[in-house]
Amino acid sequence: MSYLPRKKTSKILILGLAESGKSTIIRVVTEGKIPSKDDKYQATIDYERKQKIIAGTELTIFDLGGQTAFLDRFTGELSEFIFSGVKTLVFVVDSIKIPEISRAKYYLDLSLKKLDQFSPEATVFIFQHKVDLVPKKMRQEVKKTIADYITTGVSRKMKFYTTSVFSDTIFRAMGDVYAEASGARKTLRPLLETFIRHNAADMAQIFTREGAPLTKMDNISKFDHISLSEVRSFFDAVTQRLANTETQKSTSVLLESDHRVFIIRFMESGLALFFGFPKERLKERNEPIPSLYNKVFAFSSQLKSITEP
Ligand SMILES: Nc1nc2c(ncn2[C@@H]2O[C@H](COP(=O)(O)OP(=O)(O)OP(=O)(O)O)[C@@H](O)[C@H]2O)c(=O)[nH]1
Ligand SMILES: [Mg+2]
Repeated sequence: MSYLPRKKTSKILILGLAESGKSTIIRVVTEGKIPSKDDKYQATIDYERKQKIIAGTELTIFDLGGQTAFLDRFTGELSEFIFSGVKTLVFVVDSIKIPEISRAKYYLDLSLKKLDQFSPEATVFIFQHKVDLVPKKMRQEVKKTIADYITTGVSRKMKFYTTSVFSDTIFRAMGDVYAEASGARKTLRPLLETFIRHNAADMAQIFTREGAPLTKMDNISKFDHISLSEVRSFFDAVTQRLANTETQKSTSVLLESDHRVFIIRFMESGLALFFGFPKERLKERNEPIPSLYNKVFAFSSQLKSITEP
């Protein structure tokens, strides 16, 4: 009898009214493509499935068409198929289509009822999306109004994010979704903490290749001198370089700022490791650059042994 290790899989649903931005979100975070502001909207017919492997878990993302006829079918005759085995539900609400919000709430409540029935353990994320369209001064108020309305009568815990595909917010939010759905947060975070504790690094993060961070950064890293969008432009540059070479194997890239040395390592699995080392500390410890490469390489092997059975 042959032994086949069971592949870890996880199902994510992305749900919301038509044109709220679901397919765009998926395109941005899985392909790294930011749309132009005048891109034409193309409705999703029925639903589309997208596969993504994160830290050894195969995620299946269901992008559910938001037109009424589809929503009625998903929450009606297809509900057992759609809502069974769900790990994470993302519900997308448009920030400025306030007249539609009661319809959004209707389908959210219906979906939560189906989730209680078929996947009671699932985690629910609410994305208050297209926040770029809300004037800055009004953002706090709009957020409160929508959050209050959406959570009325809901006893289940929901994670609330304000997002836009034109800023880092969508990468942070989807990074959390990936981490939750793949179970990666529990494994990755302690690894990063140990790395920081034992090395001269003060920045550490694991990203998807497109730049979605998989652990909460605030407590681990001092991302004070560098923004996530700068990290992402590093990624883009490196990805570009990789695309021009023959081999798509793992690569490490070194970058320097005035005060830090950064190493980014792309793993074959589609994850990217990001570490920052303060130059001052390297000097104190008399630590040469090649030794940093070795440490990052060791980390990546450790990660590989944990996430790739
Ligand atoms: N301003 C702004 N526009 C966005 C944002 N995200 C998506 N859009 C736009 O909103 C429109 C909605 O597009 P889709 O992503 O196809 O909407 P959908 O939710 O998949 O719609 P259905 O498939 O019909 O359910 C597109 O024109 C996008 O370019 C955002 O963060 N800000
Ligand atoms: Mg769509």
